[in-house]
Formats: sequence, structure tokens, C-alpha cells
Amino acid sequence: MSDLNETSRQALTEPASAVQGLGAARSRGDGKVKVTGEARYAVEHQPDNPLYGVVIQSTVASGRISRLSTDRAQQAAGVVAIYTHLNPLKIIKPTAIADGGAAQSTYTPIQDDKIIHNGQNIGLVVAETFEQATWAASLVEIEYETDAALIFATDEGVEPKPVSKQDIDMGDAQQAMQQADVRLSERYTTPREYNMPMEPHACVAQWQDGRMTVWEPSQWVAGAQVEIAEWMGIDVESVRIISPYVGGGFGSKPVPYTHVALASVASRALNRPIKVSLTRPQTFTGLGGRPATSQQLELGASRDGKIQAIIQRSFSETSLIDVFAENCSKVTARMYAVENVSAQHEVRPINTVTPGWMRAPGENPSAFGLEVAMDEMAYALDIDPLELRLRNWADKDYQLDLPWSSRRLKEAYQKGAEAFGWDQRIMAPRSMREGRELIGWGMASGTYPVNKLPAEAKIILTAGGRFIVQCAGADIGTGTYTILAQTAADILNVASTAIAVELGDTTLPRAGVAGGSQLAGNVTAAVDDTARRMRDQLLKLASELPHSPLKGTPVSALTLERDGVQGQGSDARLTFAQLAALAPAESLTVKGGTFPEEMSQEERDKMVRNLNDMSRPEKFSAHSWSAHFVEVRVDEDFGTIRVKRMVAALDSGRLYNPKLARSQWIGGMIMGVGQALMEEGIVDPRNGRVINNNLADYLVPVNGDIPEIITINVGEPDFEATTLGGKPVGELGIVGVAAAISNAVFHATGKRVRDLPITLDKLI
Ligand code: MCN
Ligand code: MOS
Repeated sequence: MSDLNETSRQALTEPASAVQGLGAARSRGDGKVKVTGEARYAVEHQPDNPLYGVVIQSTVASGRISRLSTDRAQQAAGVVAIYTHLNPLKIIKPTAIADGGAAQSTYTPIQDDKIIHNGQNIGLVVAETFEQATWAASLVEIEYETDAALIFATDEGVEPKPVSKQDIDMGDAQQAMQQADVRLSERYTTPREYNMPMEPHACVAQWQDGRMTVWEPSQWVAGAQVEIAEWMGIDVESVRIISPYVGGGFGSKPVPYTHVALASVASRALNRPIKVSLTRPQTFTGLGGRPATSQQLELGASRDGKIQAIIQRSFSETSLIDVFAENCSKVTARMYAVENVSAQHEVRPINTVTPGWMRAPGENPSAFGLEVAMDEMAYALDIDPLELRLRNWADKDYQLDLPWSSRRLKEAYQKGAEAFGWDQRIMAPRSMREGRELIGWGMASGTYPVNKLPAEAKIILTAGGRFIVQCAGADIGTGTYTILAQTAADILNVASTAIAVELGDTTLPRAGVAGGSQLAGNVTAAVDDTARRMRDQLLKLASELPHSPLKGTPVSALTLERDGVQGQGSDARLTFAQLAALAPAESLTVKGGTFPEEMSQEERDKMVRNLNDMSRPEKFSAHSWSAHFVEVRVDEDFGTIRVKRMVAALDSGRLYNPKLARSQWIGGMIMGVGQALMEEGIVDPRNGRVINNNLADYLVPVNGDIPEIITINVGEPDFEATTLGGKPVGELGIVGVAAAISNAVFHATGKRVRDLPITLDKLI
């Protein structure tokens, strides 16, 4: 615990109450099975008599397959089938997320000879063993007829598409800009970035008796179910997704990608279970990461530091077949009190796989641009960067013209600055040093919005008197297992460590995506409701069951205590185990949730199976907030950058579990260090290949890159935001970090780097 400051340490060492309900800083319930290797990840499921599928990917970016021969591969030992466009299995085009479906990409592999990006999935070799399939795949001969490809969003011939729905047009930005005393206009860019969870994308597909079961790591089992059903042309109800453990997703596992389509149709054709695992290099193009973004950002301010206008023109790359917008204006008009804002974003289709979500899609590059630009404006005006932010304090959401549900960002600025020692900062760049090391202090703000969707849960009291909480939601390393036990524990008044939680299966009660940092809020509300219903049921049973020692006692005189029902002011009690023995089994299963009572089953299915029904609170603008303070050390001779200290003060409303929230925050911050200093998918301009498509060359931070991280919780319960008062945690931590680091590097060196990552060559 050496990396904890006093505040965090106190939270973690507080004497735990017996119940350890919401707010208790307990460790993860799934921690032990994960660290002991007992937890089975999707591809570790071992079906009887499995086959192994290896995906073939294209090696050119554009054109068609002119010759493909499987002759040699067919002869190889153990080969069962080779599926390509010459021997295709039908895969039906799925509905895109934007159109109410669950497909990140609508590409359907092996249906034709067309190549639209390098590393495109174009075949599946199926054999008795993984090694045999891998060898046989290497024997498939492929030749291409290539066309000129669009490799970068800035290439000639790229035809931009506006995504005008998200454009911002407030006040008169052009005129206000003209009248501003000080103007600056710069371009901020972020490269392709890849989620790179430890568990790669790998599934087991099993067709049996007309039904499909897929063990697939999933942030959203209901979405996976829909997409697989669509690909296969079967009823959604005949697909089951099983995903109890996910080895990280970071936005890369909301839905299955085309290797899962190949696995599913192959399993049906061969009537045997199939394991398909993308290699790490294949994950760089078998699915998309964060697309490269670019934003021209113009800020106009008065001499005394009031931002009067923002004009932003941004774009992000997408594939030739799908529109995925990494919208750079998500925080542009929200962070400060600015009346005049014009922002337009467009996508630029190129020969790449359809990009996808990656921790805080949109908010992340948006905050990078805005928060570096604010630092630049602070220097242009010679005002302390923190002071400039306070002078532009937004007392409401200017974009929506709504009051904030809660915004403890001033507290975050203050507490963060205090813990960091910001008042010791000397404004001028290159003014702080220790030996050869230039010291830089930078800060930035971050935010993430509250999203909502109803969910359901089921609670079962077992014959042994234990509670099981069930919900289809995912735990992708976040803590869902733990916080749901804590939620139920509060109401049932039993130790949360004694409550079992089952997640990640389409046969469980409905829940939406572990994405948009909303699952915790959605499913704690559902479990809270269900636990209340269970409590009422248990009290009623105790009071009514013929052989209950509490029979006849009014429910109002009963409480749940010490693993049983207790009569107030009497010794009469009934343990949960005794109650379970007396009660009819079906009375011990209780369902609840947050769907409107009258909503039909079909309507509920529809809601959790698409992403368009997610909502935001209506009367308030609800967001999490953060203030980041960073110290970097830059070697004057070599330009190497080390992050020396990180302090963040964050407002995520009520914390369901402070230990897990901190773990999420620092996870996001560490990812932010990677984004700031290391991460970049390097694309070969000749052929669109991602050159550094492995974890040796695609750099992410390791322990040695990360300093002490201090997190300060400034949140308070916000019941306008969510039922139980919590706000987003999962994605908040990363937003603003790259800007704070870039600002710190400027302070150290006097060099402004607007193009991520900040590598040493950019400091020369
Ligand atoms: N939490 C809390 N108090 C709150 C809100 C959340 O204590 N008020 C804690 C809980 O432990 C909860 C966790 O934070 O389980 C995340 O909650 P939430 O912010 O609602 O996010 P989701 O449950 O929707 O998880 C998804 C989110 C996203 S979108 C990405 S991307 C991301 C992230 O979580 N990917 C992750 N965190 C990740 N953490 C891990 N280990 N692996 C990933 O892939
Ligand atoms: Mo998170 S990028 O919304 O899965």
C-alpha cells in the first residue's frame, strides 16, 4: 500500500463492518479465483471433441484476391475444412450499432474476394489441433490484385463525411472570435491506439441441436447474442453467450468481431465445437482500436481571461464500410462557461478495419485538445493555468442549458492543487530543474457523462440459507461481482462476502453493456430493488409460514439480522436456512429491477439489445469530474520523459467501493500515461499494415514507468444522477491525463507537443 496517500490509506484501512455493504473498501470477490488461475476465461472452456480454427488475414490494403489455393493446406495433417470466399459459409450482414443493432463492423468475411483493409479476416482453417490449423493456414496460397489504397485520413482522394448530429452551434462563434483580444488556433492530433487487454480475442463456438452456445469474452452479452444470431440467420433466443470472466476489454469487447462469425458458422457446418483465437498481431486488424483524430481548435479570450469563443473542426478516420466517429467535441462546450461555440466533426473513410471504442471514446481526444489549448491560452494571457480555469467556471451546462446534478470540480481543483503543492509552481517554462533534469508541472481537467439503462436481477435464497445474486451484466475487471454483493448485503443485512454473484450469461436477468461507464449505476439499482423485494418476501414468509416460530408476528415487527429473521424485542427468530426449509422453493426466488413495471418482455429485450435506448438524466446535466496534476522530469540532453508524480482529485459521486473505484481511476490514469508518452499504432504508408502489431513494439506502461499516484475522492452522493448516487468511474480516470502530461512537458521544456504520443524526437 506504499503508493497510497493518507486519504486513500484511511479509506482502505477503516475497520470493516460485518456487512461490508456499499461504501466499504473491500477487496474483489472474484480476486482469488483470478489470481489462482481457477477462473475460466472464454477460450479455456474445454468442450468435448473440439476443433481449432485459425484465421487467415489479408496482406494488402485494397483490391481483390486474384488467386487462392488451398491444395497444399488441404493435404496437411489434421485439416478438417478450409473456408474462404471460394468455399464460403453463409454469413449474413449484421445491423450496425448506429442502426439499432449490435455490430461494430458490418463486414461479412469470406462472402467475396474484395479486400478493404490490410489484416482483413479472409479465411478460416479448421483442424483437429491448434498447431495443425496454424501450420495448414501457412500453406494457403493467396495472390492479390491491388488497388491504390487510402492509408491515412489526410490522403488525397479521401471523401469526408459529416456527422452533423453531434455538431455544436451556440451563440455566434465567428463574430465573438473576431472580437476577442487574444486568439490562438492550433491542431491537436492523436494516433491510432489499441485497447490490448491481457486476454486476447478468443472464443469457443458450439452448435448443438439447433442451438448456438458461444463462450466469448464480452462487455455486453445481450449484444453478442443479437449479432451472432444475425450472422447465422437464426432466432436470437437460440443463441446463448457465456462470459463469466473477461480479462480486460477497455472498450474492445462490447461485441464479437468477425472471427466469431467464422467460428459460429463453421461449428454449425461441422457440427462440432470450435475454438478460434486471434493471435496478438491479428487483434490489431481483426477489430479496430481508437481511430486517429485531428482537431483544429481556435480559442478566443478577453485580456482578463474570459474565453469568449471556441471554434473547432475535427475529424477521425473510419473504415470504407462503416461510420465510427471518435467525436472530438464531446467536452468542448461543456467544461467552461463559453457562450459561443461552433464545432463540427467529420469521419474520413480509409482502408482500415472499422475502429471501435477505447476508454472514453470522444471525451478522451476532446479533452486532450481543449485542455492543452487552455494551457496555451493561460501562457498567452500570463495567467496561472488553474486560475484561468476558475475564471471560466461553468455554473451550469452551457451546451444543454441545464443545471449540473453535481459538479465538485472546484473542490477537485482545490484539493488536488493542495496535495500537489501547485502554489509552489513557477509559471515560466524551464524555470524548475534538478541537475540535468528539467522539472515540469502541468494540470488538466477531465469529465465523463452519466449514461443510464434499466436492468434486472434475481436473488435466490438457497436451501443452505445463502443468497445468490444473478444478473447478465459483465465484470471485465471492474468489480461488478463485488459491488452487487455489497448492494444486496446492505438490504439483506448479511455479510457481502457471503453472497454469491453470478454474471455474464444471456440466461441471467437482463442488463446492458459494461460500457459508457454506466453498468455499476444500472445494476446496483436493479439489485437494490431486487434485494428489497427479497427482504419483504422473507419477512412475509416468516410471518405467514405455518410452522414458523414467528407466525402471526406482523411484518412491521420483524427485521433481518444475523443471517435470519428476527422478531423485535423477542428471542423468536428463524435463520435463513430454517426459513428455506419451511418455505416452498419457488417462493425463495425473487426478481426485480428498474424497468417500468408494465413494460413487456419484448420491449425489455429490445432495450438491452441495442445501444440507442441508453438515456441521460433529463432535468440535470450529470457528469463525473476530475482535476489532474502531474510532475514530469525531462532529461535535458536526451529528451527522455519520466512521469514523477501524479495527483488526481475526482468526483464520481458516491463510491460504491472506494478501493475498487481507486483501482479504476489509477487504471485509467496509467492508460493515460501510455497514451501521452508511448502508444501509437504505426501504419506502413506503403500497404496499411500496422507495423508494431505486438506487445513488444506497441508500448504500454510497465510498473517502472509509473510513479506514486495519489487519488483524492471529492465526490458526494448524487441521486439526480443515479438511483444509488454513484457517477461514472471506469473511463473517468483517463480523460485529461495526456493533456496534463503535455502541459507538464511544456512547462519543463518550453516545447509544446500537440501530437501524441510525446516521444523524445518531438522534443528536439
Ligand atoms: N465504482 C464505484 N463507484 C461508482 C462507480 C463505479 O466504486 N460510483 C466502481 C465499481 O467497482 C465498478 C467500477 O467502478 O464495478 C466500474 O464502474 P462504471 O464506471 O459504472 O463502469 P462499468 O461497470 O460500465 O465498466 C466499464 C468501464 C469502461 S466503459 C471501460 S472502457 C473500462 C472500465 O470500465 N474497461 C476496463 N474499466 C476497466 N477496468 C478493467 N479492469 N478492465 C477493463 O477492460
Ligand atoms: Mo468503454 S470504451 O465505454 O467500453
